[in-house]
Formats: sequence, C-alpha cells, structure tokens
Amino acid sequence: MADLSPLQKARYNYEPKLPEVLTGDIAEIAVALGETTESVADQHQLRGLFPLTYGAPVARFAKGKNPEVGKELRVGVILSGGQAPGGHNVIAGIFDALKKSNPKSVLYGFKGGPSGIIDDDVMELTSEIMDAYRNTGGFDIIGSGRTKLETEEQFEKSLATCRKYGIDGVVVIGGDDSNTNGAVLAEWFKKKKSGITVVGCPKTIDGDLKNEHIETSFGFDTATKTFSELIGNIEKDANSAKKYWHFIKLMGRSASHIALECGLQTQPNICIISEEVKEKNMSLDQVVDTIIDVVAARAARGLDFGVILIPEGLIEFIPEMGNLIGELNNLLAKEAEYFNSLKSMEDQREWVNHELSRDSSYVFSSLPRGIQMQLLDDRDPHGNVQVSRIETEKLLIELVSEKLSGMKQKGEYNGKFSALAHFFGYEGRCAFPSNFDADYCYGLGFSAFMLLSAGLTGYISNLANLHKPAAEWVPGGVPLTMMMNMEQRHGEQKPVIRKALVELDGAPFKTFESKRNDWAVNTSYKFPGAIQYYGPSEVCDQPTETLKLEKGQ
Ligand code: FBP
Repeated sequence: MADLSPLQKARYNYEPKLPEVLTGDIAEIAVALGETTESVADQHQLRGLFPLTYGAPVARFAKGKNPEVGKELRVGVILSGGQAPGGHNVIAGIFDALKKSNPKSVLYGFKGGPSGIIDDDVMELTSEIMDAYRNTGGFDIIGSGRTKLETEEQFEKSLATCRKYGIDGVVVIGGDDSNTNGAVLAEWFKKKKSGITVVGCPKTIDGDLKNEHIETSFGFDTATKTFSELIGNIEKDANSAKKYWHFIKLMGRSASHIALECGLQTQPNICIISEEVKEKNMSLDQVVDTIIDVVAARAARGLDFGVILIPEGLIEFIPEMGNLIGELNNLLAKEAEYFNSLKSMEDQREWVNHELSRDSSYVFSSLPRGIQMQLLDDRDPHGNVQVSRIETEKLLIELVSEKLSGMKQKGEYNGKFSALAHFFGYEGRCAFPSNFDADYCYGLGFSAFMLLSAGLTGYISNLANLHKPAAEWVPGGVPLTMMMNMEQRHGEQKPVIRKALVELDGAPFKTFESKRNDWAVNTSYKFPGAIQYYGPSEVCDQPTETLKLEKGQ
C-alpha cells in the first residue's frame, strides 16, 4: 500500500454516520412516494420537454418492507466538474448499499467525468479500491471532467457503454449543470425504453445547488472551514505585523456563498458580496470607494492593516463589467478566426477596443493592461471568459492604491497602504472531508442507490434536517424537473436547474450586514482553527517530518 500519513490512516477507519432510517436490514428500508410535483417555474414548457419524467413524486425512505432490494444490479457512477470534499464517500455509500443489497451486484466507475460513459472508459470498483479512498478528499478514485453530456450522439454512445456492461442505473455526482444533463439523460433513456435509471447527487463547493429540498451541496462545509482556517491565520498575521492589507479572493464561480460563510466565520474588515453589488448597481469605481472608506477610517485610527474577502464571481456581477464580458464573449465567438489571426496581443487589444460599444470600450480602456489581457486570453471551451482566472484581487489592489495616492497628495489620507494578494480555491477543494461532509456524502450515496434500486429515474438524492444530528437526517429523493426553469443559455432558452445565489433578505446576509460596520473599523477577527485540530493522538500530537527525520525516526 502507498505511504500513508497518520491522518489518512485514521480517516480510513472513520465510520460515517447514517440517518437512523438507513441503518439495519436494507430490505427493511421502504420507499414512500408523496404527491406529484411541479417545476419551480415554466411548468408548461418543462412538461413538454420532459414528458416521461416531469412531475414525479417526492420520495422518502421509511422503515418497512422493500421487495426491490436484493436484486443483482450493475450501477455506474460519474464524478462531474470541480472537485469537492466527500465525493469518495458518495461512491462508498453507493458501494456499501449495493453490496449490502446483493453482494453479487457490481459498481463501475466512468473515468475522467462524463466522457467516461461516452467513450467507454470504465473500471470496476472493488472493495479493495473502495477501501483505499474512504473519507479522503479529491476525486482521484475515478477522476472527474467537465465534458457536457447533452447531444443525441453522446446519449447514443452512453447507452452503448451501459449496454456493454449491463448497467441498470447511473449516478451522476455533479453541480447544477451536470444534474440538468442527468435529467435530460434520464428522459432520453426512458424514451428509448432502455430500463436504465439515472439519479444525481448535489456536489459543488460553491454552495449554489440548493433549494427547499437540497439544504446544501456537499463540499461546501469542508471547503469553507478550510478557507476560514487560512483566513484566520492571515488575520492573526495581519494583526501581529500591522503592516499589510490582505486582499483574499475566494473560489465560488458565480454565487458568493463561500465568501459570506467565510466572512461569518472569520469577521474580516470587508467581505464583498457580489449579489449586493449587482442589486445596488455598483460600478467598479464604487466598489473601490467602499474599500477606500474602510482603509481610510482604519488609517485614521492608526490601523494600516486589514483583511478583505473578494468572491471569485465579483467581476461578472459589477454591471459594467458584466456587460463588457458579455460583449467580449459574443465578439470573440463571432470573430474568433479574425481575432486569432492578429499577430500581437497589442493588435488584438486595439481591435477589440475598436469593436466594443462605447460604454464597454471605455470600461475596457480604464482597466490595467494585465487585466485586459486576461479578459482576452483565458477562454473556456465555449469561448467564454474564464472569470476564475481574472485576478480581481490584484485589480482591486491596483485601483485602491492609485486612488489612495491621489488622496494622499490632496491631504485626504495620511496612512500607509501596502497590500498582498491571495487566492484560495484549490487549497480547499480536495481537503479531507469534514465529519459533516463525510457523513452527508455517505448518506447521499446510500440514498442514491435506494432510489435506483426502486427503479426511480430523473431524481436527485437528498437528505433533509441537516442542522440535526446525522441520525435524525431525513433521506429521500427529489425529481430533478422540480428544481428546473427555463433560462437563456448561449442565445437559446434551455431547461436548467435554478442556481441559488446569496439571498439578500436571508438570515446569513442579514446577520453579516448587521455586524460588518463594526468589523470594518474595529479589529474583530475570529480564528476558527484547523478542522482536524482535535482527534486521535497519532494524528494530532505528531512532530513535523523534518523533526522526526532529524531525530532519526
Ligand atoms: P463546480 O461548479 O463544477 O462544482 O466547480 C466549482 C469550482 O471549484 C469553482 O469554484 C471554480 O470557479 C471552478 O470550479 C474552477 O474550475 P477548474 O477546476 O476547471 O479550474
């Protein structure tokens, strides 16, 4: 076996807690179906697009006889999109339920994301493989990918792969887009009378796949705790050295849930919430001014240091920047060939500037050269700007710094501004899952298997009552169509699962709002510490590797 750290070894032995109803004899877990459902909006269109799976009832598990359990089944699992702590435990939950139901049943992993089912890249997951990944972070057991499973040809190929292995059910572990694709695949499989069922699991550290049934997506808990530990450490440093302003960008492609949660956990001087910026129609200049106000107020008290949290998606929520990015996406998609034929980046920059609308060209010209280049350079496979690669933290430092110099010359500011940029994302996405995520994911996987074995398709596995101890969680399944509406995507109306943004009238934002003015000027940092701080001695009381080696151990 590979060389393992004490924590890895200890985590292998962790036994995830299951909701009471999923414990005991698996043949005694019955599936109860509720009332039929409706989508959150656009019911007529969605009923037309999903004639076979629309409106299915919500499913709940309860103690009782389950005649479906015990059948020999073959199930395939896909990890889709960005890594999130707990993915391996979803697979472990499916595996254990499947083997408990019938030891002859087989679990397959489609490797490298949705492309695995399309391209027949498949591996069998044995108990030996499974045991080496229990309670660990990452998606390396089978790998992940961002291929979109959406065309007729991809569906045909997926069906061929499933037929080859005799697969009865597919579990898609993914975010809103992957689960939307899962819903379309479920409908398509049903139309083809394939007998193959499809069930999803809510994954994303971004926390934006949530609604009245999905209380949180998995990975959010661990990622925010990991980031908060790091932010707390930086706050401690800031308050010790008292000489830097730390601008920390936090992952979360679109919604600001991560920033808000980390803000609540660490009480920084500023935490920008993109949804508020959009709601208030704030310009980039106004965002900079809100930072300047806090920097100046603290400087007046002799506090030339601070911590600012910036959500990754901010840039797209600033209306003028959102318009600019939209125009750039359209322009570069339409004129890709000409754009790429331009020899130097300078020529590209000039041409783009000329083609943009007057307002967007003004915004583009006012951006630092480096950011202009990032906007033109980094594009995703669909030709869109890769917002996550734009160094918003550096852009804000530059703009704040420039403005403060001007204020200094006019005698309006008398402090010292020295800033450092950080970006936390990959640091938290593959952390060992917290106990919460380890338990939650295991339960999601277990429930996903129960849904598949009951022949339910087009569902997402869910657990409710998550604020209670795990034993009291309520497992079940929700029809994916129930969470969908129609949205404009690449110029077309598409059925999609509605993304949850931060609600400005929700309790988390309201709590933050009531405290932020105090946190801004009075240093009120909170240090959550390491999520694995407490635990068995062989994990927590170990010296460093260096020390151990120096002492000949
Ligand atoms: P998902 O939506 O697929 O869960 O991914 C989340 C995320 O971690 C975002 O926070 C981030 O913007 C993005 O993935 C980064 O993508 P990549 O892994 O391709 O760099």
